[in-house]
Amino acid sequence: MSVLSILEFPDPRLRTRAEPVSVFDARLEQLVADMFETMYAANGVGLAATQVNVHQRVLVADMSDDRKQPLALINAQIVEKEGSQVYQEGCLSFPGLYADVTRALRVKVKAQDVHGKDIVVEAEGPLAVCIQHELDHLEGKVFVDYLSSLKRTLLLKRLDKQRKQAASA
Ligand code: GNR
Ligand code: NI
Repeated sequence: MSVLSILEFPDPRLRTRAEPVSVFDARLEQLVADMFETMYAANGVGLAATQVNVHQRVLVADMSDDRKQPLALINAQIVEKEGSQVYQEGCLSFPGLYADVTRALRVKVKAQDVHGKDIVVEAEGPLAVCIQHELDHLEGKVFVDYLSSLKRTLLLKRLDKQRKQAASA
């Protein structure tokens, strides 16, 4: 297993749309294992393959407190969504940046597991946020896309400033 490096904004590769997975082999299992290791090492609750520069529809998540409830979804698609919630999001591709985003409260997702078996996941609250956030990555979309341009500009300037300060420290 290995920890992969995570693409950071404004890397244009974060805008790539992922392709469906059609082959469920040892290579896919290795990718999923590496994505879990990368996510846990970065203290993230989710990770999309896009963020590790693999443009296939693969996401992992673990919202549990004990970090022992790994969820890997291949070719996931939202088939039902309901309600709305505002949640303060962060993203491993935008270290240090947090912003409120409005998303569906509940989602029903059809996907495959790492072996290609069809699965249905119903999620609510934070896990529903995480799944929607990861599915966006697979479409080349990131959470700051939901902010007003004024707010986005302000937050991205702040992020830039933090990076410059970190680089000169
Ligand atoms: O680790 C993460 N935390 C998080 C917090 C609120 C909403 C979404 C997330 S996902 C993020 C990891 C990440 O960047 N996944 O793409
Ligand atoms: Ni993210």
